[in-house]
Amino acid sequence: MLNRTRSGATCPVFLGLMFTAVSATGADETKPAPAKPIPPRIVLLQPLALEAGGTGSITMRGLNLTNATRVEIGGADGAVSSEIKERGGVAVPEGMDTNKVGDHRLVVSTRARESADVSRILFTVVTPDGISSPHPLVVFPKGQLIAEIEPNNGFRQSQEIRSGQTVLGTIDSPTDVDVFTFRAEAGATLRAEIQADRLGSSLDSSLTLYSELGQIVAVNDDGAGAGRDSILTWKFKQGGRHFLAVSGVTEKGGPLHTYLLTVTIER
Ligand SMILES: [Ca+2]
Ligand SMILES: [Ca+2]
Repeated sequence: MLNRTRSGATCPVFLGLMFTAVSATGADETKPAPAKPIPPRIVLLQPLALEAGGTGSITMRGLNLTNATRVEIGGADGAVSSEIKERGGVAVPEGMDTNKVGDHRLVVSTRARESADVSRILFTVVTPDGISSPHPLVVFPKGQLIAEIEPNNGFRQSQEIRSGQTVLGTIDSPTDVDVFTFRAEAGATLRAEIQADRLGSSLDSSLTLYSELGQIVAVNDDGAGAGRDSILTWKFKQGGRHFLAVSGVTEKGGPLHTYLLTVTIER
């Protein structure tokens, strides 16, 4: 009796454990757990900026963007609108990390009213799998944003820039250097700032200020609180023509190495 009771109580538990183990293994083999939805991510907007009063085609690069249902804009108070026009995969340039440059693109037509009183707006992509983190697009008042004009690779080919302007440029090859020129009076203060890394560009910038004779006056690689972006400030001891060169510190370049350079010269 004692034996039968012991075996009668133990066997069903043991068999039950066996059965559980077998069916758990079987479930793993035949029914893999459903993939966890991966929300979209924006890594870069091309171009990095838009002028108020204009409509621009903006290409978003990122991950998991192609099933986007809509694009939302924050910080614009209705003054900026955007509509999805195209979507698809996009090539990852050789040697670059997909997580940093994205393999999906979304082209959005974006319109900023001329009265838009914003310096930056935040794009968010919504898909059935989630919502992206907000990604900034810089907005300038009309007339402040200028395009880089190549060739501008040396002092002789330098591009004129005025105080208050921002250049939208690209270090498009490992050897590309973009040179800008301006006149400054003695005693004036220059502030030159790059926005690139902070906006998702692959560029690690450097800024170099040269005198009219081509001598180096000041250099900045990484500005305080600006990540890998450069901020150069300089009080001119001598007036006259100067040159400001943008380059990459890692000797890499390409279409994803875009930047904004803002220059102010004040007395
Ligand atoms: Ca260039
Ligand atoms: Ca840098």
